[in-house]
Amino acid sequence: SVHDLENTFQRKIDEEVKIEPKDWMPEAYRKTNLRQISQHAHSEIVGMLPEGNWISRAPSLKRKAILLAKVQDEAGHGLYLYCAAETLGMSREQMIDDLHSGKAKYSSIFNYPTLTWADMGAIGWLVDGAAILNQVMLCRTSYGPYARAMVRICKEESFHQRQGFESLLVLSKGTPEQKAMCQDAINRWWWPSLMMFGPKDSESTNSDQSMKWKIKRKTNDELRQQFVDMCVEQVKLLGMTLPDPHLKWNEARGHYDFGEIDWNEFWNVVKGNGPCNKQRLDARRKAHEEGRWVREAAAAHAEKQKIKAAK
Ligand code: FAQ
Repeated sequence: SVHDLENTFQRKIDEEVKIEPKDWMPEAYRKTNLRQISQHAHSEIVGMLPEGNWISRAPSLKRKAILLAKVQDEAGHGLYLYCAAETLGMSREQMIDDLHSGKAKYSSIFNYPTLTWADMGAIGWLVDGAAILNQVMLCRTSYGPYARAMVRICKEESFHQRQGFESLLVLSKGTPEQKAMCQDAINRWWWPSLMMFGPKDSESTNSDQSMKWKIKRKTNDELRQQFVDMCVEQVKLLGMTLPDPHLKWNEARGHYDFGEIDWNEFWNVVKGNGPCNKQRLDARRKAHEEGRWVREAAAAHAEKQKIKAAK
Protein backbone atom coordinates (compact mmCIF):
# COMPACT_ATOMS: atom_id res chain seq x y z
CA SER A 1 0.00 0.00 0.00
CA VAL A 2 0.99 3.65 -0.37
CA HIS A 3 1.39 3.79 3.39
CA ASP A 4 4.02 1.02 3.32
CA LEU A 5 5.83 2.70 0.43
CA GLU A 6 5.91 5.97 2.34
CA ASN A 7 7.28 4.22 5.42
CA THR A 8 10.01 2.49 3.44
CA PHE A 9 10.95 5.79 1.81
CA GLN A 10 11.09 7.60 5.14
CA ARG A 11 13.13 4.81 6.73
CA LYS A 12 15.70 5.11 3.96
CA ILE A 13 15.91 8.86 4.48
CA ASP A 14 16.29 8.39 8.25
CA GLU A 15 18.94 5.71 7.85
CA GLU A 16 20.94 7.67 5.28
CA VAL A 17 20.25 5.15 2.50
CA LYS A 18 20.26 6.90 -0.89
CA ILE A 19 17.05 7.06 -2.90
CA GLU A 20 17.63 5.59 -6.37
CA PRO A 21 15.78 6.26 -9.66
CA LYS A 22 13.68 3.07 -9.58
CA ASP A 23 12.73 3.37 -5.90
CA TRP A 24 9.28 4.61 -4.96
CA MET A 25 9.35 8.26 -3.92
CA PRO A 26 6.70 10.85 -3.09
CA GLU A 27 5.72 12.88 -6.14
CA ALA A 28 6.78 16.12 -4.44
CA TYR A 29 10.23 14.65 -3.69
CA ARG A 30 10.65 13.76 -7.36
CA LYS A 31 9.48 17.19 -8.45
CA THR A 32 11.67 19.24 -6.16
CA ASN A 33 14.76 17.20 -7.05
CA LEU A 34 13.97 17.60 -10.72
CA ARG A 35 13.53 21.35 -10.18
CA GLN A 36 16.79 21.78 -8.29
CA ILE A 37 18.96 19.47 -10.40
CA SER A 38 17.72 20.88 -13.72
CA GLN A 39 18.22 24.46 -12.49
CA HIS A 40 21.69 23.46 -11.39
CA ALA A 41 22.37 21.99 -14.86
CA HIS A 42 21.09 25.15 -16.58
CA SER A 43 23.35 27.23 -14.32
CA GLU A 44 26.42 25.31 -15.44
CA ILE A 45 25.49 25.77 -19.11
CA VAL A 46 24.56 29.46 -18.88
CA GLY A 47 27.55 29.86 -16.55
CA MET A 48 29.90 29.22 -19.47
CA LEU A 49 28.87 32.49 -21.12
CA PRO A 50 30.36 35.14 -18.80
CA GLU A 51 33.77 33.46 -18.89
CA GLY A 52 33.50 32.44 -22.54
CA ASN A 53 33.51 36.18 -23.17
CA TRP A 54 37.20 36.32 -22.18
CA ILE A 55 38.68 33.21 -23.81
CA SER A 56 39.78 35.15 -26.91
CA ARG A 57 41.24 37.95 -24.78
CA ALA A 58 43.08 36.07 -22.04
CA PRO A 59 46.42 37.81 -21.36
CA SER A 60 48.67 34.80 -22.03
CA LEU A 61 48.65 31.34 -23.60
CA LYS A 62 48.77 29.80 -20.13
CA ARG A 63 45.74 31.78 -18.92
CA LYS A 64 43.87 30.97 -22.10
CA ALA A 65 44.50 27.23 -21.72
CA ILE A 66 43.34 27.33 -18.10
CA LEU A 67 40.19 29.29 -18.93
CA LEU A 68 39.33 27.00 -21.85
CA ALA A 69 39.69 23.95 -19.60
CA LYS A 70 37.51 25.52 -16.92
CA VAL A 71 34.71 26.43 -19.31
CA GLN A 72 34.82 22.92 -20.79
CA ASP A 73 34.54 21.49 -17.28
CA GLU A 74 31.37 23.55 -16.82
CA ALA A 75 29.87 22.07 -19.99
CA GLY A 76 30.69 18.62 -18.62
CA HIS A 77 29.05 19.43 -15.27
CA GLY A 78 25.94 20.61 -17.07
CA LEU A 79 25.64 17.44 -19.15
CA TYR A 80 26.32 15.27 -16.14
CA LEU A 81 23.58 17.05 -14.18
CA TYR A 82 21.09 16.78 -17.06
CA CYS A 83 21.67 13.00 -16.95
CA ALA A 84 20.95 12.97 -13.21
CA ALA A 85 17.78 15.02 -13.78
CA GLU A 86 16.63 12.74 -16.61
CA THR A 87 16.50 9.81 -14.15
CA LEU A 88 13.52 11.60 -12.58
CA GLY A 89 11.47 11.27 -15.73
CA MET A 90 11.78 14.46 -17.76
CA SER A 91 13.46 14.49 -21.17
CA ARG A 92 16.46 16.69 -21.78
CA GLU A 93 14.63 18.35 -24.69
CA GLN A 94 11.85 19.41 -22.33
CA MET A 95 14.31 20.78 -19.78
CA ILE A 96 16.14 22.77 -22.43
CA ASP A 97 12.86 24.08 -23.84
CA ASP A 98 11.93 25.23 -20.34
CA LEU A 99 15.22 27.10 -20.05
CA HIS A 100 14.81 28.78 -23.44
CA SER A 101 11.21 29.79 -22.83
CA GLY A 102 12.18 31.42 -19.54
CA LYS A 103 10.10 28.94 -17.52
CA ALA A 104 13.07 27.31 -15.77
CA LYS A 105 15.38 29.23 -13.49
CA TYR A 106 19.17 29.28 -13.39
CA SER A 107 21.50 30.96 -10.93
CA SER A 108 21.15 34.74 -10.68
CA ILE A 109 24.94 35.16 -10.67
CA PHE A 110 25.32 34.51 -14.38
CA ASN A 111 23.26 37.56 -15.30
CA TYR A 112 26.07 39.97 -14.47
CA PRO A 113 28.56 41.20 -17.09
CA THR A 114 32.28 40.34 -17.12
CA LEU A 115 33.87 43.75 -17.68
CA THR A 116 37.60 43.15 -17.16
CA TRP A 117 40.11 40.31 -17.07
CA ALA A 118 40.07 40.48 -13.25
CA ASP A 119 36.47 39.27 -13.39
CA MET A 120 37.81 35.83 -14.39
CA GLY A 121 39.74 35.69 -11.13
CA ALA A 122 36.83 37.03 -9.09
CA ILE A 123 34.46 34.46 -10.60
CA GLY A 124 36.88 31.66 -9.82
CA TRP A 125 37.47 32.80 -6.27
CA LEU A 126 34.00 34.00 -5.27
CA VAL A 127 31.50 32.29 -7.60
CA ASP A 128 33.20 28.92 -7.61
CA GLY A 129 33.94 29.38 -3.91
CA ALA A 130 30.23 29.83 -3.20
CA ALA A 131 29.34 26.97 -5.54
CA ILE A 132 31.71 24.59 -3.74
CA LEU A 133 30.33 25.26 -0.26
CA ASN A 134 26.86 24.53 -1.59
CA GLN A 135 28.01 21.45 -3.51
CA VAL A 136 30.08 19.95 -0.71
CA MET A 137 26.90 19.67 1.34
CA LEU A 138 25.08 18.31 -1.73
CA CYS A 139 27.56 15.40 -1.88
CA ARG A 140 25.45 14.05 1.00
CA THR A 141 22.09 14.81 -0.60
CA SER A 142 19.56 11.97 -0.37
CA TYR A 143 19.02 11.38 -4.10
CA GLY A 144 21.76 8.96 -5.26
CA PRO A 145 22.47 10.20 -8.82
CA TYR A 146 22.67 13.82 -7.65
CA ALA A 147 24.98 12.99 -4.72
CA ARG A 148 27.35 11.01 -6.94
CA ALA A 149 27.42 13.76 -9.57
CA MET A 150 28.35 16.27 -6.87
CA VAL A 151 31.33 14.25 -5.64
CA ARG A 152 32.89 14.35 -9.08
CA ILE A 153 31.96 17.94 -9.81
CA CYS A 154 33.39 19.18 -6.50
CA LYS A 155 36.84 17.89 -7.39
CA GLU A 156 36.95 20.02 -10.52
CA GLU A 157 35.31 22.95 -8.78
CA SER A 158 38.09 23.10 -6.18
CA PHE A 159 40.62 23.44 -8.97
CA HIS A 160 38.49 26.24 -10.48
CA GLN A 161 38.45 28.11 -7.22
CA ARG A 162 42.20 27.83 -6.70
CA GLN A 163 42.94 29.07 -10.21
CA GLY A 164 40.71 32.09 -9.62
CA PHE A 165 42.38 32.98 -6.36
CA GLU A 166 45.85 32.52 -7.85
CA SER A 167 44.93 34.74 -10.78
CA LEU A 168 43.78 37.50 -8.40
CA LEU A 169 46.91 37.03 -6.29
CA VAL A 170 49.06 37.80 -9.33
CA LEU A 171 47.03 40.94 -10.09
CA SER A 172 47.15 41.99 -6.44
CA LYS A 173 50.97 42.08 -6.64
CA GLY A 174 51.02 43.89 -9.97
CA THR A 175 50.98 47.49 -11.14
CA PRO A 176 48.67 50.06 -9.51
CA GLU A 177 46.29 49.58 -12.46
CA GLN A 178 46.22 45.83 -11.95
CA LYS A 179 45.60 46.25 -8.23
CA ALA A 180 42.74 48.64 -8.94
CA MET A 181 41.26 46.23 -11.48
CA CYS A 182 41.45 43.43 -8.90
CA GLN A 183 39.68 45.49 -6.23
CA ASP A 184 37.03 46.66 -8.69
CA ALA A 185 36.20 43.08 -9.71
CA ILE A 186 35.91 42.03 -6.06
CA ASN A 187 33.63 45.00 -5.39
CA ARG A 188 31.30 44.09 -8.25
CA TRP A 189 31.14 40.32 -7.63
CA TRP A 190 30.89 40.28 -3.83
CA TRP A 191 27.19 41.02 -3.34
CA PRO A 192 25.95 38.95 -6.30
CA SER A 193 28.00 36.02 -4.91
CA LEU A 194 26.20 36.29 -1.57
CA MET A 195 22.91 36.13 -3.47
CA MET A 196 23.84 32.75 -4.96
CA PHE A 197 22.82 31.08 -1.69
CA GLY A 198 19.22 32.11 -2.25
CA PRO A 199 16.73 34.09 -0.16
CA LYS A 200 16.95 34.31 3.62
CA ASP A 201 15.77 31.17 5.40
CA SER A 202 12.62 33.01 6.49
CA GLU A 203 11.78 33.67 2.80
CA SER A 204 12.96 30.34 1.41
CA THR A 205 9.86 28.46 0.25
CA ASN A 206 11.56 25.12 -0.42
CA SER A 207 14.04 24.87 2.45
CA ASP A 208 11.90 23.30 5.19
CA GLN A 209 10.76 20.36 3.12
CA SER A 210 14.16 19.95 1.40
CA MET A 211 15.91 19.82 4.79
CA LYS A 212 13.43 17.20 6.04
CA TRP A 213 14.06 15.08 2.97
CA LYS A 214 17.82 15.66 3.32
CA ILE A 215 17.98 17.08 -0.18
CA LYS A 216 19.59 20.13 1.44
CA ARG A 217 21.86 19.54 4.43
CA LYS A 218 22.46 23.18 5.32
CA THR A 219 20.16 26.16 4.96
CA ASN A 220 20.75 29.15 2.68
CA ASP A 221 21.76 31.40 5.61
CA GLU A 222 24.08 28.79 7.14
CA LEU A 223 25.99 28.39 3.90
CA ARG A 224 26.08 32.15 3.27
CA GLN A 225 27.56 32.73 6.73
CA GLN A 226 30.16 30.04 6.17
CA PHE A 227 31.08 31.75 2.89
CA VAL A 228 31.42 35.20 4.49
CA ASP A 229 33.62 33.82 7.29
CA MET A 230 35.85 32.11 4.75
CA CYS A 231 36.21 35.09 2.39
CA VAL A 232 37.01 37.60 5.12
CA GLU A 233 40.16 35.61 5.87
CA GLN A 234 41.09 34.94 2.24
CA VAL A 235 40.76 38.57 1.12
CA LYS A 236 43.49 39.50 3.62
CA LEU A 237 45.95 37.33 1.67
CA LEU A 238 45.14 39.41 -1.40
CA GLY A 239 45.65 42.67 0.47
CA MET A 240 42.22 43.72 -0.82
CA THR A 241 38.93 44.54 0.93
CA LEU A 242 35.33 43.38 0.72
CA PRO A 243 32.83 46.15 -0.12
CA ASP A 244 30.80 45.96 3.09
CA PRO A 245 31.26 48.51 5.90
CA HIS A 246 29.20 46.34 8.25
CA LEU A 247 31.57 43.37 8.20
CA LYS A 248 32.59 42.84 11.79
CA TRP A 249 33.65 39.90 13.94
CA ASN A 250 30.91 38.99 16.40
CA GLU A 251 32.52 37.28 19.39
CA ALA A 252 29.22 36.03 20.81
CA ARG A 253 28.12 34.39 17.57
CA GLY A 254 31.59 33.23 16.59
CA HIS A 255 30.91 34.58 13.09
CA TYR A 256 31.31 37.75 11.07
CA ASP A 257 28.28 40.04 10.95
CA PHE A 258 27.64 41.48 7.51
CA GLY A 259 25.45 44.06 5.81
CA GLU A 260 22.01 43.56 4.32
CA ILE A 261 21.76 42.13 0.82
CA ASP A 262 19.79 44.20 -1.70
CA TRP A 263 16.87 41.76 -2.01
CA ASN A 264 15.12 43.93 -4.56
CA GLU A 265 18.07 43.48 -6.83
CA PHE A 266 18.09 39.72 -6.16
CA TRP A 267 14.42 39.17 -7.03
CA ASN A 268 14.68 41.47 -10.00
CA VAL A 269 17.48 39.33 -11.45
CA VAL A 270 15.66 36.07 -10.59
CA LYS A 271 12.56 37.35 -12.40
CA GLY A 272 14.55 37.92 -15.59
CA ASN A 273 15.36 41.63 -15.35
CA GLY A 274 19.03 41.59 -14.43
CA PRO A 275 21.73 43.31 -16.49
CA CYS A 276 22.37 40.31 -18.81
CA ASN A 277 19.33 38.00 -18.54
CA LYS A 278 18.14 38.69 -22.06
CA GLN A 279 21.62 38.46 -23.56
CA ARG A 280 22.25 35.10 -21.85
CA LEU A 281 19.02 33.48 -23.01
CA ASP A 282 19.44 34.86 -26.54
CA ALA A 283 22.94 33.34 -26.67
CA ARG A 284 21.64 29.95 -25.52
CA ARG A 285 18.72 29.95 -27.99
CA LYS A 286 21.05 30.89 -30.85
CA ALA A 287 23.53 28.14 -29.94
CA HIS A 288 20.69 25.62 -29.76
CA GLU A 289 19.34 26.67 -33.16
CA GLU A 290 22.78 26.57 -34.76
CA GLY A 291 23.44 23.11 -33.34
CA ARG A 292 20.18 21.67 -34.68
CA TRP A 293 21.80 20.08 -37.77
CA VAL A 294 24.38 18.35 -35.57
CA ARG A 295 21.69 16.82 -33.36
CA GLU A 296 19.69 15.74 -36.41
CA ALA A 297 22.75 14.21 -38.07
CA ALA A 298 23.70 12.36 -34.88
CA ALA A 299 20.15 11.01 -34.53
CA ALA A 300 20.08 9.91 -38.20
CA HIS A 301 23.43 8.19 -37.76
CA ALA A 302 22.27 6.39 -34.63
CA GLU A 303 19.13 5.25 -36.46
CA LYS A 304 21.20 3.84 -39.37
CA GLN A 305 23.49 1.99 -36.94
CA LYS A 306 20.47 0.48 -35.24
CA ILE A 307 19.06 -0.78 -38.55
CA LYS A 308 22.47 -2.20 -39.53
CA ALA A 309 22.82 -3.99 -36.20
CA ALA A 310 19.34 -5.52 -36.56
CA LYS A 311 20.12 -7.02 -40.00
N1 FAQ B 1 19.26 32.40 -8.53
O1 FAQ B 1 13.23 28.15 -1.59
P1 FAQ B 1 14.55 28.57 -2.09
C1 FAQ B 1 27.49 26.79 -10.70
C2 FAQ B 1 14.97 30.57 -6.39
S1 FAQ B 1 26.94 27.29 -9.16
C3 FAQ B 1 18.08 32.13 -9.11
O2 FAQ B 1 15.59 28.87 -1.10
P2 FAQ B 1 15.97 26.19 -2.95
C4 FAQ B 1 28.97 26.47 -10.86
C5 FAQ B 1 14.69 29.11 -6.13
O3 FAQ B 1 14.96 28.33 -7.27
C6 FAQ B 1 25.27 27.87 -9.34
N2 FAQ B 1 17.03 31.62 -8.43
O4 FAQ B 1 15.07 27.48 -3.17
C7 FAQ B 1 29.63 27.42 -11.79
C8 FAQ B 1 13.23 29.15 -5.74
O5 FAQ B 1 12.42 29.23 -6.90
P3 FAQ B 1 11.57 27.94 -7.46
C9 FAQ B 1 24.26 26.77 -9.43
C10 FAQ B 1 17.21 31.37 -7.11
O6 FAQ B 1 16.00 25.46 -4.23
C11 FAQ B 1 30.52 28.34 -11.31
C12 FAQ B 1 13.10 30.48 -5.03
O7 FAQ B 1 14.20 31.27 -5.45
N3 FAQ B 1 24.20 25.99 -8.23
O8 FAQ B 1 26.72 26.74 -11.57
C13 FAQ B 1 18.42 31.61 -6.46
O9 FAQ B 1 15.57 25.44 -1.74
C14 FAQ B 1 31.17 29.23 -12.15
C15 FAQ B 1 13.08 30.32 -3.52
O10 FAQ B 1 14.36 29.85 -3.04
C16 FAQ B 1 23.07 25.36 -7.85
O11 FAQ B 1 22.06 25.43 -8.51
C17 FAQ B 1 19.47 32.15 -7.22
N4 FAQ B 1 20.67 32.45 -6.67
O12 FAQ B 1 17.43 26.80 -2.64
C18 FAQ B 1 29.40 27.38 -13.17
C19 FAQ B 1 23.16 24.55 -6.59
N5 FAQ B 1 18.28 31.26 -5.16
O13 FAQ B 1 12.60 26.94 -7.94
C20 FAQ B 1 30.03 28.29 -14.01
C21 FAQ B 1 21.97 23.68 -6.35
C22 FAQ B 1 17.03 30.82 -5.01
O14 FAQ B 1 10.79 27.40 -6.31
C23 FAQ B 1 30.92 29.22 -13.50
N6 FAQ B 1 20.82 24.42 -5.89
N7 FAQ B 1 16.37 30.90 -6.18
O15 FAQ B 1 10.76 28.50 -8.58
C24 FAQ B 1 20.57 24.70 -4.58
O16 FAQ B 1 21.33 24.34 -3.70
C25 FAQ B 1 19.31 25.43 -4.24
O17 FAQ B 1 18.43 25.32 -5.36
C26 FAQ B 1 19.50 26.93 -3.86
C27 FAQ B 1 18.12 27.55 -3.60
C28 FAQ B 1 20.33 27.03 -2.60
C29 FAQ B 1 20.17 27.70 -5.00
